[in-house]
Amino acid sequence: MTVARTSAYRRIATEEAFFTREVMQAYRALLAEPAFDDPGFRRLWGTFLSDRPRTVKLVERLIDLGEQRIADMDASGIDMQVLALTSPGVQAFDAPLARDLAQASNDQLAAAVRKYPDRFAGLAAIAVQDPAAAVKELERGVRTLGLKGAIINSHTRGEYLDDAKFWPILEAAEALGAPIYLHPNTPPRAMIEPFTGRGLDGAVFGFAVETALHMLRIIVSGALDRFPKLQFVLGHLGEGLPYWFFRLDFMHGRMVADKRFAGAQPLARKLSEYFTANITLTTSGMAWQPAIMFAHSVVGAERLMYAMDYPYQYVPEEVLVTDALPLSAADKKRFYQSNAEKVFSL
Ligand code: 1DF
Ligand code: MN
Repeated sequence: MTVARTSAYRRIATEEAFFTREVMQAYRALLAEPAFDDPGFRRLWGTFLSDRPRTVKLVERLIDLGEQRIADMDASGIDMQVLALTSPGVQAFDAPLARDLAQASNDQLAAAVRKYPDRFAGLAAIAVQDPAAAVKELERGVRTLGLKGAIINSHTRGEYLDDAKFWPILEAAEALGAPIYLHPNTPPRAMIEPFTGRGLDGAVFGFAVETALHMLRIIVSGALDRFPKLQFVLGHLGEGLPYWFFRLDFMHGRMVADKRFAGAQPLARKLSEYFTANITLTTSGMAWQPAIMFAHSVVGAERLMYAMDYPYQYVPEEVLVTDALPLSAADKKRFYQSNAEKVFSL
């Protein structure tokens, strides 16, 4: 089945993955290193880089930044993909390799965007493990290559962006007006063990637990008071967090008032208010009307965008679900098009 594009709105899909041959080879090299001890990476990429027919096809789709991808977009009614280096991107590597691969993949991404400017936009990969280099590459990506923000695939070898050593990256993103897409990664070694016995570490659930925790760490740290214009994008309908707003506000307020933890100081806003000031949600992988309408009702029409999560969740008829959402014509256009244009300066 295929779905046509529509003149009512441009469907911009905002969490769409690719990788380069060089990154794929570097993943293979990591998997071959006996001392490499990230079980989440091994379980995810050990599977995707195996010779199972489904994953071979997936890898083909990840690498293609041309005809096959455009054909899939045409078949699924997608006008534009906002592309990002797939998780964990360069964050799995030692800093020197991460820096080199970030530059090379950003160059290739920018070339694809130049070739298909009305179909692709891109986010810059950055070597978070070297904050100074990450700042430089983000500046180059946005100013020179025309990329629209940064992809950060959640933790970097078990470290989180609320650590002040990473704040130069947040400062640079705010100064550039460039959003950070905080995309999932598998839980780090210190967190993963209870997930693995039942296969719950990946996209099924572990991704969301880990990424939601990361977003909360950033908020609770006060980083968004320090960088109040900084914008984050959070997929999978906010990784479950909107459902928790009431209790998060209640319990966070109480623990701060009671001065229970040195790491949880008073914030300028209620915790949930950062979701209308600094965060835009996407529907990646969550094409389900009740959950989308709930998120819409609590964050508002300006803070919710469409995403498919191609090629991981490539469902050609998926947009029929989002086309049928009980939203006004104006809100539907915000959802598919205008919010993405605004957040990513498209
Ligand atoms: C999967 C899902 C893999 C998502 C991803 O990147 C990813 C998956 C490695 O199905 O294992 O981006 N996702 O965002 O849901
Ligand atoms: Mn994704």
